[in-house]
Amino acid sequence: MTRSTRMAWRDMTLFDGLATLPEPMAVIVEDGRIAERLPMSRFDPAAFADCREMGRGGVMTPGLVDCHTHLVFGGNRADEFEQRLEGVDYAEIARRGGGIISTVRATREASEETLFARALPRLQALIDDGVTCVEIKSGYGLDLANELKMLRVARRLGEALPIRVVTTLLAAHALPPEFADDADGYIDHVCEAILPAAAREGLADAVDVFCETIAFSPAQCERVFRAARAHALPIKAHAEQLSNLGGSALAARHGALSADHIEYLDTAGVEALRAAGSVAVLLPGAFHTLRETQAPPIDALRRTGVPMAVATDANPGSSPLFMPTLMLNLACTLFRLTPREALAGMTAHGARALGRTELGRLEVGAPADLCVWDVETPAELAYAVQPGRLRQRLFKGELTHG
Ligand code: DI6
Ligand code: FE
Repeated sequence: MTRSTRMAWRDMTLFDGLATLPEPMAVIVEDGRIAERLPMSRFDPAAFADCREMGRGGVMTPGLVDCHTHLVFGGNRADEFEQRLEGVDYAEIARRGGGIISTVRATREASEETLFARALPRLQALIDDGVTCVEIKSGYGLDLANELKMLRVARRLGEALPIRVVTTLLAAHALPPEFADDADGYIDHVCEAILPAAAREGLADAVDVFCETIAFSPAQCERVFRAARAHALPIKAHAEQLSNLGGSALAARHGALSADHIEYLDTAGVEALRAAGSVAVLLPGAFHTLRETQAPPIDALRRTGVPMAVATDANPGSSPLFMPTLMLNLACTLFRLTPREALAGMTAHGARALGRTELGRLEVGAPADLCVWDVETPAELAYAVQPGRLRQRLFKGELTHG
């Protein structure tokens, strides 16, 4: 049996997913995994003479993890962007039958092929900005056939491009027109038909809900959580985005992987996340796009020790932003995260929000999903918004960039 060639990087500034190591490091990759990482002061070139030289200097990070996206959708919502600039707010547009429901119409009309073709360049943009693991939600189908169609597209994207795709069923995203005035009836349909089918076909890795006055009540979300657990699927929630209904605490009580958005999260919610070990997912792109003024309770989350992830929320309405490294910047400028916290949010903590704790860390034995950047310090990735800094990207030990 031939041994696969070892790859070696020298003199790297290594951000391992949680912190930057104090000394320049050598990193060895073999058989798709991190085989060794050692300080240059202990690096003996003779011991690694057989390695393929991959480069010297620069910053190495885990591949970025974008743990919250809605990348598969039909149409676009540039018209609503203009309406909002004229003063109509996001919730009002939703009440008038626009918002999420307008994307539902376009997504239902689109064929699986069209949805796939439209999502491909969006996903490629994430890959080109360093993402190696992405979560993709359904939620613009809102009926059995169209929710499954979206999830199949998400799965196919992960087969077509060098990236790990984690899928999430978000059938409880908005009330579809067929169930007007019967939200409970729709939740029955989600729990009895859509969720079981997605589980049976292996199309969903998790289940999400939108707990909000313009979407579903805590009681309705709780029914979805119970159904998810009955099918052994982990849960998460869009919660406290526009108001405080206690959705995060509810999700936490059901063992949620994460509560996402959380601008209106209160102290009890923070404590509930801590007690459950749930991740707080910060989505500065939606905050920015909706010109929200209330920031998530960062100090309380930090003080309490709740892990904070950062994601794009890439979607056609509230966050048409397909650039993960921009989110590092926005998380710092808008939410006052430190660059280290932002980067951990898109690596180790992002992975944890997906229940994939083997990812987002550059530890010995971890999968070799990693990026090498043409910068001198990890903080520069958050400080400047500048495409083109990705020097190399390794996915499952294979070089895809550089
Ligand atoms: N909150 C969001 O920001 C996304 N979904 C949600 O519940 C946006 C969905 C959209 O506006 O299309
Ligand atoms: Fe979202």
